[in-house]
Amino acid sequence: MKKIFNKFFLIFKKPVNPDIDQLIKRRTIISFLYFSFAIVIAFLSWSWLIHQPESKAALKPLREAMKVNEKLFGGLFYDNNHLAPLFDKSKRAKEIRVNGDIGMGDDFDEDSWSLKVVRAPGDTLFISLDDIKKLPKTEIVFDFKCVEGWDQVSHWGGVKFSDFIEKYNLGTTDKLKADTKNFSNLYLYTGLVTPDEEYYVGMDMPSMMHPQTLLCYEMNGEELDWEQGYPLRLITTVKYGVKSIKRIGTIFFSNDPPPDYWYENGYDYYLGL
Ligand SMILES: Nc1nc2c(c(=O)[nH]1)N[C@H]1C(S)=C(S)[C@@H](COP(=O)(O)O)O[C@H]1N2
Ligand SMILES: [Mo]
Repeated sequence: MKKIFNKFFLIFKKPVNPDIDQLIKRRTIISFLYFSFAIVIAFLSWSWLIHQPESKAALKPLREAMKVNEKLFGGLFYDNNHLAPLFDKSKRAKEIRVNGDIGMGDDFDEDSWSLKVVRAPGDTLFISLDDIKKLPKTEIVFDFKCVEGWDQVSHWGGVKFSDFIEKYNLGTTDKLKADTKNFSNLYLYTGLVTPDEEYYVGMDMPSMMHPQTLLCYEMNGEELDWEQGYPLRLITTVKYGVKSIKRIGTIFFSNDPPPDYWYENGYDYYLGL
């Protein structure tokens, strides 16, 4: 045994009068040992990583790294005066893509639908589509972006969420008139949920108050299609498509980040553009 060990360590000892063959052989063996060592370290790190507690899709250490990113970038450089470029209607896509149908099951009863808005515990409003349509209408034609890598210019119509908030005096932490310009008396977040509660998103309030964030009931100047989120969906230029929840059932306000479907499945919470 000792002999083998001695022979092994001899590799690292430079021969006294080496010939070129000996030198090459020695270098080759040493490189091979380093390489094997690197593989062992890589394997150990990987097996440590995959044995970390999992929160659905994102592994915890990766999730921690994303949290740091969020702290650095999420909302921090947010500017409500920054508007996404708008397009002429003629630029809108001919074939409108449909992506994602979570929370859009056939069991939905359109006749009994009205938008449920939880102002505070025990203070809930039900607002009909007709009432929402009475508010000033805003139309935008913009480049809708999905995190999966596609984008398309599409045309939407509805009411600015900030107009909606002001009209119904929602989202305030006290009885003061909602301050949609400075958000000073507003909750920090809005939660939006499908009627069956299968899909849900959390939105920071500055993004909700952005002038290009709409409660949308029209696409291409016509009533929303069923699969585009009829009767009411969110459309926002400041976030990736995942946040533009289709078929809103309930809206609520909170100072803690509301549950978010794709966040729970490993994506960044804010997904800002
Ligand atoms: N209720 C609900 N809303 C949703 C989704 C979903 O699966 N369910 N998918 C989201 C995603 S990932 C995208 S890209 C957009 C797609 O909107 P579109 O179908 O109108 O193109 O809807 C978002 N809103
Ligand atoms: Mo998406």
